[in-house]
Formats: sequence, structure tokens, C-alpha cells
Amino acid sequence: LKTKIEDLAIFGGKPLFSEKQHVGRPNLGDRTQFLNRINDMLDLNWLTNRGPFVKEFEQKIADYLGVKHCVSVCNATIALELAIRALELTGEVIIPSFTFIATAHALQWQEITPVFCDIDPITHTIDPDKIESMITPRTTGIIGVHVWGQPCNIEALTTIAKKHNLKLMFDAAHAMGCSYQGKMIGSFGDAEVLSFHATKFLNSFEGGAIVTNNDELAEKLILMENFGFSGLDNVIYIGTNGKMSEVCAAMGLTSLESINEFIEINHQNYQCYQQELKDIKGIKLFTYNQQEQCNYQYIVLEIDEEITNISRDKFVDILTAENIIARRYFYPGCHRMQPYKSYFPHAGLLLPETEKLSNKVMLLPTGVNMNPDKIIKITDLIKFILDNTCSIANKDNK
Ligand code: T4K
Repeated sequence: LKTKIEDLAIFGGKPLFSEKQHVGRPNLGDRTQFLNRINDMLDLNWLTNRGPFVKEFEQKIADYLGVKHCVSVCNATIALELAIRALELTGEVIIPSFTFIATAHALQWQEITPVFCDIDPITHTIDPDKIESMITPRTTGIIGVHVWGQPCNIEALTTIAKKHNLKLMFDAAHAMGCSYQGKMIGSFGDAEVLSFHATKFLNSFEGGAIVTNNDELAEKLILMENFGFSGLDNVIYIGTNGKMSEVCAAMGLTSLESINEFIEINHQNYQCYQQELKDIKGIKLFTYNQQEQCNYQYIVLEIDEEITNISRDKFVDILTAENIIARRYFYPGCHRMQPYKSYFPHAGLLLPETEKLSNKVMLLPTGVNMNPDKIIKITDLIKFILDNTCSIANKDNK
């Protein structure tokens, strides 16, 4: 344990962990099951193009979520692009700026303008009260993002979308295994998009899916992800190559078998962080709604520098030196990244909550590679830092 500030790795001490502790370390399921599937795949000699594992994975995801269709693709960014195109969004689409850049890029990639809306500081999701004033004659849709698996205010968004005849989509990249009013995320709006990236709660190496109850939309998406082919030698629609491969589906199926174990471990980790950080002033752990199902995949802290006397960025630097690779998702907000920063230089004025949150937020490691012993080492370090902010500042100033 650290007893003096010279023990901190940033000042030359030995790092708390000998190996890097990452946010987003993959949750791996049963290795034997996965390898068996790979053998089956090789025996069958069927590697991609809607093979048996892809079909099984889609069916199992649809069943788990209670949604009619799951169209799996190679990643969630492509899933967003396809869903946006299949829903015929054009002109302007309202999204939060507090999201991963992919939500904005999926629109701009097809020359649709993302219009950035502010968030609710408690839920970190798009603030429905701020949407209506952003609607223009060019607006065709809204994309809500269930950040950290915390569902958006779906009810309010649905009402606004209906009232203004807008399409409603959800970027549910973080929300596999989460529910809203008791119903699994996946069947809300016109379509929802899941990510199965390696860093996500449930991974298929790379992967994503569009889930929907709309038969026509699902049919269109299946064409679109496979160049528009309808049977051999017959293209009936514009398409691309968005297909998920068999090896990814094999990983996805294996992950799916361990979903309850992942939730249990994440929940236990979350409770440990909660217990250890509960009385610390100026550090707030994001609270999940206990009435809903949740994957607890994200440990999100807000550092209030006015109370802690140490900035979020300094915290990240100190933790990183100790091999705790804390992350600043989603700093600085899409509106401050290119090309949006150039397109909308004053967007920040309309996004006060996004600006505040993106400067306070810090994510810590969880998942199957973490456990309460490691977490207590991290939280003890946080307490040590907070007890020594003056000495750290003095040493920095020397
Ligand atoms: N919408 C939202 C709201 C999203 O958050 C995302 C993705 C998307 C859409 C798009 O989904 P995909 O197209 O990716 O399916 C990471 C992920 O790459 C990205 O999927 C994720 N969101 C985002 C929040 O995080 P980076 O650029 O921060 O990744 P990187 O390489 O820094 O990895 C994160 C940490 O995970 C590192 O500290 C190392 C660790 N890691 C990573 C990988 C890949 C491992 O330990 N093992 C690994 O295999 O974006």
C-alpha cells in the first residue's frame, strides 16, 4: 500500500498493479465450447455468408430479447449505418453529443447532419425536454443512446417522435441484457442497434446487430448487408458487405451462454465499488435503476474537482501510471471532435450538461477479469489520492 506520495508511480514509485487493468477487457465465456464450435465450423467448411452459427446466434439473441428479428452484422457502426439507411433517414437527425463518435459518424457518413442535443445529467441520456426546439423541417429522426446500458426516457422520446412524425432509433451498443419498464431493450422504436465488440458486455470479437419487430425493415436489412442479393445472381437493392462471420457468431454464441455469470460478476464488482466509494465527497458513482435488469458493464465515476481539489485528468494520469487504465468516455463529446467541431463551432453553448459531464467522467475497470480484491486496491488508492491532493499539487508545481 502507498504511505507517502513518493510511492505513487507517477512520482517514481512501483505501480500498484504489475499488469495493466483495462476498462473493456473482454468477458470471455467457456473456451472449450468456443474451440468445439471452431472445430465444427472447420469440419463444415462454412466460414461466412449466413452460415449455421450466424443463424443460431440471431435466433438466440431475438429469443433472449423477445424481439421478432435480429440481423447480425460485422460491427455496430455498420449496423447503425444500415439501420439509418433502411429507415430512409435524411437531412437532420437529433442525437446526443455524449456518445461514442460512431453514432454521429454513421449519419455524417451518408451526408445526414447529426444535430447534437444535450443530456439529462442524472441518466446521462438524451434530454427529451430539449429535443422539440431542435426539430426543423429537415429533421427526419431521433437516435437515442442507452449510454452505460441505462435506457433513455423511451416513453417521452416515443411521444415526441409520433407527434412530429419522426423515425426513432436507439443506439443500444451498451444495453445488451438491460431492460426498460421490465421489457428487454431491443424492441423499442423502429429499430435498436447492439454492439458485440470485444469490449462490450457480450462479445463476438467484432459484431453488431439491428433488432426490430418490423418485418419489412428486417427483410431490407438482410438484403442490404449482403450487397442486395436476393438468391444467386439477383441483386434487387443497393447493399454493402456488412455480414457477420461464422467465427464471430461462434464467439457470440459462447458469450451468450455465460451471460448470467457475466451479469453476476459485474454486479458484484459494482457493489464493491459502491460500498468502498460511498462516503467519498466529490466522487459520484453512476447509479443504475434497481427495478430494471442491468448488465453493470460500466463503472462510471463523476469527479467534482471543486470538492475533490484534484481534476479528473490528473486522476486519470495518476491511475494510468499505476497500471489502472481509467478512460474518459465520452470526452470531449462528439461536438468537439472533427468534423463536427468545424461544422458547429458554437454547439457547446447549447450543450451545458454534456460539457460538464464530459469533463468530469472517468470509467474504471470491471468485468470477469476484476474481483473485489483488485477493486479494493483501486478504491484505497483513490482514497489515498484524495487525502493527499495538496501534496500532489505541491510536488507537481516544483
Ligand atoms: N455506439 C456506442 C454508444 C458505442 O459505445 C460504440 C462503441 C459504438 C456505437 C460502435 O460499436 P462498434 O462499431 O465498435 O461495434 C472502444 C470500442 O472499440 C468501441 O466498440 C466502444 N464503443 C468504445 C466505447 O470503446 P476505444 O477506441 O476506446 O477502444 P480501445 O482500443 O482503446 O479499447 C478500450 C480498452 O479495452 C483498452 O484500454 C484496451 C481494452 N481492450 C480492448 C480490446 C479491443 C482489451 O483489453 N482487449 C481487447 O481485445 O473504443
